[in-house]
Amino acid sequence: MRYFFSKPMRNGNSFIWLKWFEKFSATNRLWKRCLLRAQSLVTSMDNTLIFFVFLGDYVDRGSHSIECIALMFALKIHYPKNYILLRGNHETRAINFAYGFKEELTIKLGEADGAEVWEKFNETFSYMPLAALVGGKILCMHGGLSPDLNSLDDIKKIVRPIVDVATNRLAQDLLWSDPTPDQTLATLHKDPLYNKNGVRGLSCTFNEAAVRETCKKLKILKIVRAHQMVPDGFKFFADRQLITIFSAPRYMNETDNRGAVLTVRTDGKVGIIQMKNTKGMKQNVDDEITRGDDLPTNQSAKKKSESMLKTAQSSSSKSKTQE
Ligand SMILES: [Mn+2]
Repeated sequence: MRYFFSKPMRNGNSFIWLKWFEKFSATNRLWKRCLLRAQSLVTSMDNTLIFFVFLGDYVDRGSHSIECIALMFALKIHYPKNYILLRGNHETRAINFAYGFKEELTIKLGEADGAEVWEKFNETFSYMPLAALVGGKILCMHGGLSPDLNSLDDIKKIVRPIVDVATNRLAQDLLWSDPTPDQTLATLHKDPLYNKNGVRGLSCTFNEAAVRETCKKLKILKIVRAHQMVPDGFKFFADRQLITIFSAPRYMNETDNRGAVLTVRTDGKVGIIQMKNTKGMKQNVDDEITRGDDLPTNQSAKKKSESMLKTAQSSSSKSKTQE
């Protein structure tokens, strides 16, 4: 595993978290398996290169944020062209401070190192791309559309790093917005509508007409986004012009959702790989879930991070006894 870290970094810096990569690769068998598996994933059977676009939110959900984001960054460093990591709304300071990433780092790495590593991760997050264009026709982002999105150049013009995404409305919407919920008048309205996103408390919602208009203006065929848990792992909107993809089955170990991955072939055909939940039913999942608690001031945020803290503490004491 040292092979991954003995290579010189592309920009010549040796980042502080690389030592934690080493630590986790040495102690976490699952992580090691993931990395080894990744090696066989970047080239298919017929030697075609495979590209992976991840849609963001790598931290804060569950008690293994550091393992997850360290694996993502290791893949990015090792296969920079094959792995595209978009920024999610949890790759922002205020959110990953309130939702557990900071606490997890403090528990696992200690107060001083934890704080330093958290700063470095957030510095890196500020440079992450906000959108990706696949095959020139499929636009991917974490959240969704924006009234400020009128051309692909609008996205290209966003200057990074962005420490506070609230300073740029387009950047904030790309990370935060949601399609209007089904069955609402706004969804079916024939004109593009961008309403206040009351559930999130910031950014906007957009209707089907907004999706159609944006696709037309940007000369693209589809929009792929994440940000909301959907029971089947994927959900279409606006006559399949927008797809929500959620790839984590059994979200937070609380819901019985499936996960899904969208595949795009070189001929432009798209498909869906669905991941089943193998542990059986826990509770029914009715429709998409927008977590209203994605704001640091919210009470449920505190509850969530307290329960996360307990899980992280128990798993860290478990791993200590294993060592
Ligand atoms: Mn999100």
